[in-house]
Amino acid sequence: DGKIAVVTGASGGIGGSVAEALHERGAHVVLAARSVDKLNDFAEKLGSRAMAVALDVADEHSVARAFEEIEARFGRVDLLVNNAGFGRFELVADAPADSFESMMNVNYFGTVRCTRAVLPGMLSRREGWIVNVASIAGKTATAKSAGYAATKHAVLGFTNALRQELHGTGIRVMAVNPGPVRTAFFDIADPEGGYVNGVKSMMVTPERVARETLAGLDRGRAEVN
Ligand code: NJP
Repeated sequence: DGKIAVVTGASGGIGGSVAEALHERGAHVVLAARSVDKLNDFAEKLGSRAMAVALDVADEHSVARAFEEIEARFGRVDLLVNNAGFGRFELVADAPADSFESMMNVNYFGTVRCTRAVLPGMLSRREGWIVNVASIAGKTATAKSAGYAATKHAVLGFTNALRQELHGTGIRVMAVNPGPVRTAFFDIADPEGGYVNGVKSMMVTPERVARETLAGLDRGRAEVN
């Protein structure tokens, strides 16, 4: 209640559902992503205690600007959900030259940038929550997931090290590792639908991921799988 929560990649999918669930719990939610029009509509739909902020996690200037704006408006961030991300499922031999780097820049370096933007404030208040949406792809890997899985392995390595580093500081760090979730993620990851067809029966809704995420926070879990 009354906490300031920032959710990256909140313009849809898992981030949208997590933001909505936090808002229902009484948090002030900052909806951050690149699609500002979508975010404004979403903020309007949620009503009071919701604010849209333009953020491209791949761009360090955009990250600095966004967190300055949040700091000016609220003076602090209590909870950061590093959720912004995308994947492209492709064979290593076929992937375009910049594919590995662009996924790493958003999924991994985006998480690092946003975390570093909120850490000084959390450390000085000795309180905070950092939630990193990684993936089951951070724990295992399948063909065509080399680039994407590497980014999520990186996010999990970062998350696990950070948790140890922050032990005793009052800041909690949790990883969320979903399996396949019914979102727009697969429009980019798997435009032909070959992967999606194979996992349809395993897919869960983003609302379910949001519920499990909040339950994990309530229980002080290190990971939600
Ligand atoms: O995907 P989608 P999900 N800067 O496409 C934003 C992980 N995951 O909800 O910027 C800032 O509906 C984008 O907004 P916009 C996955 O790896 C998923 O499924 O406006 N934001 C949108 O709001 C990812 O880390 C599955 O285009 C950026 C959001 O990210 C997270 O869950 C399974 C951005 C993506 O929404 C959310 O994905 C799994 C940038 N540079 C893990 N680039 C799954 N769906 O099956 C993108 O294990 N966004």
